[in-house]
Amino acid sequence: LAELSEEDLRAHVAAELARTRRRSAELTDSVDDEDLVKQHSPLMSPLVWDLAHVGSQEELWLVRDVGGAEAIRPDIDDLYDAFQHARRDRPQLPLLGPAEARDYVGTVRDKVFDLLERTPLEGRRLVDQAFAFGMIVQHEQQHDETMLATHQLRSGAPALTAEPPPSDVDVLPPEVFVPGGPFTMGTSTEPWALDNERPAHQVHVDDFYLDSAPVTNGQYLAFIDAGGYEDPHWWSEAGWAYRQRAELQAPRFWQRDGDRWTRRRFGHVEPVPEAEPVVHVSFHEAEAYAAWAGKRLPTEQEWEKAARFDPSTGRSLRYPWGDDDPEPEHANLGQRHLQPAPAGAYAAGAAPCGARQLIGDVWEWTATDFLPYPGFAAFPYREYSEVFFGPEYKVLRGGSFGTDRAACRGTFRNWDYPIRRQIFAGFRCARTPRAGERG
Ligand code: AVJ
Ligand code: FE
Repeated sequence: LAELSEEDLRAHVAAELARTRRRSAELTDSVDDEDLVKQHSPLMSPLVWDLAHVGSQEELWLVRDVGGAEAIRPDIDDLYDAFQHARRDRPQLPLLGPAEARDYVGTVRDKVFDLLERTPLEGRRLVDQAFAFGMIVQHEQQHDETMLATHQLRSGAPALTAEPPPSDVDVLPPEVFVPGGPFTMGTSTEPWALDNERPAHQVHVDDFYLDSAPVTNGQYLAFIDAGGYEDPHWWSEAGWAYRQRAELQAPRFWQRDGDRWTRRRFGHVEPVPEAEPVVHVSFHEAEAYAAWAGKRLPTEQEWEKAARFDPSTGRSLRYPWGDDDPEPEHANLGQRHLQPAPAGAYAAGAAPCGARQLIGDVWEWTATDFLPYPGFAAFPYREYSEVFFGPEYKVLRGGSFGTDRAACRGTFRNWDYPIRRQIFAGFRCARTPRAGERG
């Protein structure tokens, strides 16, 4: 990006905006109006709220703040302010209907394309000047993933279709070893990195082992079969209280069918695929599984070191495979497939340490609370990340099959409550070497 001319950068941003809007359209045009305004789960907004919210943020951040233009719909600011209304209350609001919401986001987008034409992108700070547009692309893609999670929660006939993910896998050693030492975490140079990924800073990480691939349904079934959900020994106090309260017995969307398990996936019911990474588990379930397996969840620092550190140069890469933007052979991203690929896929996306599928397939729970890096500065708004910092949120890394490449990189940090299961989250385990095991 840094090498692009002003015209090429403008064309790149325009193409990303258009590509992203096609995804939002697919997610909202694939169901009827009744489905769009309905609440599919108290955990989620109606799809029509996400659509208009995307337009509202774009109006606030680009049309008004960057463009200095007059408000288009000042009357609806409050309706689409995520801090004003909890998701469960949004269906009761006087929201724009489907046709109005589509008109509104189209009107905003026309003004944004005009603004992009008029905004000077010049000199060495060209990417900085385009940042607000890149942030809006990421914001819309994040809501597209949220809408995809709403699709997974909806009942009725399937609305979305996609090819199955690649099934060619390699048999890997179960774990990789990552030698201790310093590495550079976070970034000060990644053009579209959000405030919470900044700045780059040195971190020391001790020796550790990391699972080569995310924990699979087959592995997770062994935990269930061993009575993992019945034994408080494996669970934290908060985790066990949640397991009891929510009567957890298996990942969300799994159902017992005689002596086997099935799962519901975007309207299809199918046997649980054992080779596929487990998805729709909470942090608490991930932590309990890890304890049962004699391991633990990786810290966020360990995860990023495994994903980015290249021992041959001592540098941190943008992605596990290097500095090139994600291509389909690297990772399962972007809703090209509606499920994770089997563990051991994506040889071309392997990290220098040998771990696979760190990017794409499933978000990975880490052991770490969502906190600012040393030197953090909120940008452009405190509301993007700063107001969420603290022990109530856990960090997730790596992105899922539903995450777009524009909203995912080696430094990207996601966060959620440790009880959340509707997001496309799985995990892998880590462990500290036993005395004398290696060094
Ligand atoms: C980064 C995924 C936690 O969806 O709540 C969307 C992103 N921020 N609108 C979320 C976000 C404002 C955020 N996550
Ligand atoms: Fe938002």
